[in-house]
Amino acid sequence: MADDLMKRIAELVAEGDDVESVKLVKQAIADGYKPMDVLTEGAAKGMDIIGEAYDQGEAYLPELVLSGDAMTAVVEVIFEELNEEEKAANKQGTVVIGQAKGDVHDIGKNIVSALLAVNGFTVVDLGIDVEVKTFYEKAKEHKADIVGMSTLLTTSLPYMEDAKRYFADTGVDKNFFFIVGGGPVTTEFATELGVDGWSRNAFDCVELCKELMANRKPGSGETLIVDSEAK
Ligand code: B12
Repeated sequence: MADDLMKRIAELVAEGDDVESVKLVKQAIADGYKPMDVLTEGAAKGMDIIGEAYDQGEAYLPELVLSGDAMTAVVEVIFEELNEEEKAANKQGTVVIGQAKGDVHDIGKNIVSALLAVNGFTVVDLGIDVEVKTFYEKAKEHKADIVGMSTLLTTSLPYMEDAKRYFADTGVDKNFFFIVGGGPVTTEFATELGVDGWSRNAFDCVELCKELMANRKPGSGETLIVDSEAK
């Protein structure tokens, strides 16, 4: 059954079995599943399973590492499978993206980067544990239209505040849109900070970036929220 296959992929990712999860993901795609559905309905759910187990004290850091590695392997396969049509979208603008200082989680950011890239954005991915000043320098160097900062750690949220202030103090906040996202980054946090945008997930982020580029001005203080899960 379709749901069983997605459930099994989620379990394998949660168990950190990269070999079997990649095998099953390839099989699902060969059977006609859309690669992005396999990602969201299968593999990404595995991250929730292991995250919850970790929360409950039923899983520990080594298990998190293995699941993270399995998810990374699966994400790679899924993005290789996206068809040429999806990859050949028109050029939309340049996004400089990175994980906030102190944070080494990169699976979500990598999905956002990959999805923006297949939707026609030029993506400059700065990686993990990125200093605020590096966002600033790279944004200038690449003439970014959008700067995206991601974090999954509550302890790294202050770096988003630092960045917002730094961009405003140096005046570059009028040169590019500043968007934020990741687990602990709530809409309230984003709105109070007055960043240009926030989105729930990678799909929403594509919409967010397109809408900003089409209809907004950077540094207005108004936060555009794109949340496909909002009721
Ligand atoms: C895998 C994982 C790890 C792996 C990461 C591997 C890797 N390469 O990324 C490893 C083992 C390294 C790890 C380490 C740690 N982890 Co960890 N980890 C996770 C886990 C299970 C999954 C994260 C994930 O990949 N989710 C799946 C992706 C697809 O979702 P996402 O990142 O949220 O991204 C989506 C959206 O948020 C959005 N988005 C993301 N970025 C952006 C950016 C922009 C601009 C926009 C618009 C949108 C957007 O789009 C994405 C795609 O749809 C989570 C639990 C969970 N369920 O989230 C804990 C979790 C994030 N980890 C946690 C913790 C505490 C840690 C450690 C501190 C543990 C420790 N004691 O050492 C360390 C931190 C190390 C560090 N300095 O960063 C906590 C964080 C709590 C908090 N709020 O602060 C969590 C929530 C677990 C828990 N329940 O306690 N972890």
